[in-house]
Amino acid sequence: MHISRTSIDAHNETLYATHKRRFEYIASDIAHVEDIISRLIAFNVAIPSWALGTGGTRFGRFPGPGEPGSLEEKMEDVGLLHALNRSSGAISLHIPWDIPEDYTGIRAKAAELGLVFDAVNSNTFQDQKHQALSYKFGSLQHVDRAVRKQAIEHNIDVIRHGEALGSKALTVWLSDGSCFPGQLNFRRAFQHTLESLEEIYAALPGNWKMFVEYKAFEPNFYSMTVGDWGQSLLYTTKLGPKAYTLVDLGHHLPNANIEQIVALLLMERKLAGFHFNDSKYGDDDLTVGSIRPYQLFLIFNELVEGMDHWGMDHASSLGWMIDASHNVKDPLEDLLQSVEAIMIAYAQALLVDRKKLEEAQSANDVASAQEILQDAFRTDVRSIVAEARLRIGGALEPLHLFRKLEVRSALTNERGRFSVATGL
Ligand SMILES: [Mn+2]
Repeated sequence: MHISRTSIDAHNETLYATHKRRFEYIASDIAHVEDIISRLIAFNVAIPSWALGTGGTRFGRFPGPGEPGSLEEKMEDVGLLHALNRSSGAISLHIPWDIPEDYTGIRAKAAELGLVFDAVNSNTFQDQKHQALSYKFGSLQHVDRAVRKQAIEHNIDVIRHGEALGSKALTVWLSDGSCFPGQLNFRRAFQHTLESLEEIYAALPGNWKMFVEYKAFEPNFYSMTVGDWGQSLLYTTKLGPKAYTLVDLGHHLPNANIEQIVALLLMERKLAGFHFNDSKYGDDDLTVGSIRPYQLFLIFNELVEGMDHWGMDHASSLGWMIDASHNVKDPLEDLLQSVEAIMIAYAQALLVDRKKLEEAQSANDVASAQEILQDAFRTDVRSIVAEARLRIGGALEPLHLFRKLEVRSALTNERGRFSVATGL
């Protein structure tokens, strides 16, 4: 399946008059609209290879038709998203679900689709076939040095795969922890984990980063050994300048002030980047912006403020990735919606009048500060995001075009009804 330039142009042509009217109306009110557009054009969100198939829950999985059955097909799916929105030009691989065999072929395919390889992800949260030792009681934290060593070697192996593909970061998410009081000695678990991470860190190529992702609970329900941003920051500070703390929006306790966490991690120059998703209860992995769009905006508001404070490039200084899992929607439709929600929140954050906000903050003018933020959030920026997409060859309405071109049926015809994506 390939989406041609002609079909995108034809789609855009039918919608252009309406788009132009909407865009000009909003643009006439925003003095720096061109700056916003160029920033949106530069901004890309990586797609994780595991989000291209249905994820399932512990109660069951309902695979959809035409799921990508190989790494090459997963790349093709991301290529389709990128062709439609021009903002999904990176893929994040998960080892061992996506072990590349033909590096040259894979790299050539990525180049053909306009994709780069984002952070590579290791997996010591489940046992693989033919694995000598089990991770049932943890991996990098394990009481047995032999298990820790096996997990360290796996992570180093993941770095080698990533290096061969041009990745520049390793993301480590550990399910390590305990389910019952007394099960773990917290200090020893931390120290083992730190020592293990140090060995992996030592194997990082010079220009690589290590992202240490935290999660409050699940699959362990009493303690997690990298349970929150404070614990992650302890590890990454002790590890050194190439280690950063990764924020996954779904990995907090309910009602955590994620925007404040982001601001402080940026203050310390220790923010790695993001795993975007949305949730109502826990790590729900729902579509970005579907439940709490205002929170997403407030996070982007802090990101823009903090990155500008340090003079960081918005598009390239941090890692931007979606981390979600779809059970009822077509994964590709869901990802189009997620990327759109991210671009909208980013555009709204770029609208915030920072000078006025600072004045309001300095004067303790609480009502004005709130007005300034909500004024940006309540602005309908969808046509600005669409304009940015249009200028780089994307579709004005990616989801509509996806349906009109019957992409899923085409993929089903190519791959079959019962092709199941590797992964969870
Ligand atoms: Mn994540």
